Amino acid sequence: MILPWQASTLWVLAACIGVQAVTTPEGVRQIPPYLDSDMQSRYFEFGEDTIVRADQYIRLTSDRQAQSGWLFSKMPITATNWMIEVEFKIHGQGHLHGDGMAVWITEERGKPGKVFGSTDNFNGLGIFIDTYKNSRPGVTFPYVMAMLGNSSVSYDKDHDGKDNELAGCSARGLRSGTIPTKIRMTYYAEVSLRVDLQWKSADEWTECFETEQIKLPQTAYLGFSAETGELSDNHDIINVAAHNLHIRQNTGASANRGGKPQAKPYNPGGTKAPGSWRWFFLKIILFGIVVVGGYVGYTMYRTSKRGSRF
Ligand SMILES: [Ca+2]
Repeated sequence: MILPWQASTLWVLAACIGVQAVTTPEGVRQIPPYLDSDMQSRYFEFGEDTIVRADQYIRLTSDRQAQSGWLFSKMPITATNWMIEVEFKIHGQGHLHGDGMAVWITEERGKPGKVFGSTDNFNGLGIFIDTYKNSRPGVTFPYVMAMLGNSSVSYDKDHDGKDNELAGCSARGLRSGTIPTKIRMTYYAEVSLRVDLQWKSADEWTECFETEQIKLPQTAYLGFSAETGELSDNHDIINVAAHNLHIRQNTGASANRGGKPQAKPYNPGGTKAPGSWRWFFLKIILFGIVVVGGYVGYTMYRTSKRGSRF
């Protein structure tokens, strides 16, 4: 059981999920595939039917009926804004295939279930790469869609998630592509989520969707899962690369909500905020001078009046 993370991938992934990869010996990081001494991954856990083939792939399901597998990060994503790029491969024998796989950013981790091999009623984001049309007339498959779960909504499997859909797109030819197929998710906390796909040709990204005002759980794990039923496919994860993103500076103040402390609100006007604080304190001092001056004046007035009486 060996994980195939490449050295660079490991480093950026670790940077994203908060692992102290910098303490990993340089020599180890430079040897792809990365091997733990105990033949496990420091960063991920996997379960059910998932198998790991040294230096080639993590196979969530094999091309057999009734398979189900998952792979989840051990630690939550610590980045506020991030980009995660995943290379995957869905392929198998025969003419009919299913059911598909999912990418997860959820509070739950490693819980098998009926939503592409992972738990239903999840809290967070699920992006489904659905390769088998159960019932969605007029929609071309494979179909990629996002669902935002709040722990109480169930995935509408019979209709391929139609009632749960946040956004989605058709991706004919995504399955069994001739070039490395990839999905890229770009998230700015509470601002936007964008999903791009690559399957038509190398380095040609196709936007699947971009949606606004997305808020994901504060503690969320990165995961993958897949399942087969009567129909089957191999669902393989080939590579994962994750990056911290700095806050966008050109999209106005609204684009900065949820930013880290150093990601100050966009302020093209410069130093208005400190200036207004100085003026505030100056007003307090002036007020104090007026009050003290008034009291002293009043006391002197009373003293002089008393003195004139005697
Ligand atoms: Ca389906």
